[in-house]
Amino acid sequence: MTNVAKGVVLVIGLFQLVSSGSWHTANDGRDYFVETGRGYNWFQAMDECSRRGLHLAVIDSEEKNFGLVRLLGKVFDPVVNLWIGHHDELNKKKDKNRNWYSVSTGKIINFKFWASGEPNNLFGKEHCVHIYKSKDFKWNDRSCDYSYGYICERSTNCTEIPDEVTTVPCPGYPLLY
Ligand SMILES: [Ca+2]
Repeated sequence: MTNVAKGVVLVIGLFQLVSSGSWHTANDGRDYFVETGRGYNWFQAMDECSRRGLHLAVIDSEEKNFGLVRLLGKVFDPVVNLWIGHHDELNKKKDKNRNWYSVSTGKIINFKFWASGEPNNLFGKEHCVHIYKSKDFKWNDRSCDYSYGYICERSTNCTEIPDEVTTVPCPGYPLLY
């Protein structure tokens, strides 16, 4: 490898190390923080969102999905898979109709946008969901330890106007004491 080639590899490597995602707004007005670096298993992705006061994006409606898919189609050319905030509570059954839960609310997500043949729960080990860039941004269940990018969003499980000590304020809202 030439010195120039080594330099290019080094720069690419450094870029991946410092890559820290960016905010994007979908046509429906929803904001998403998207990290396209492929260095995160599902739990790490969840923590990266939490550290920013966010959570992995939960796609629970046709309208929300439409906006996000259009956004991803416009913004991202490279093939990259992105974790979202859906999981099956480690259900080992190879049941395509098993329940999927929101990392934000813990509730069942009724909206579905699975790629063909999914969710197949291969080897009973696919408990986390990612968006498949190469399959029109449809979903696949995958083992949670794969390294992908991720999509975060702001929590909606909060209130804009805290009125008691136990209320969880929305990120960015000044804490009241
Ligand atoms: Ca699968």
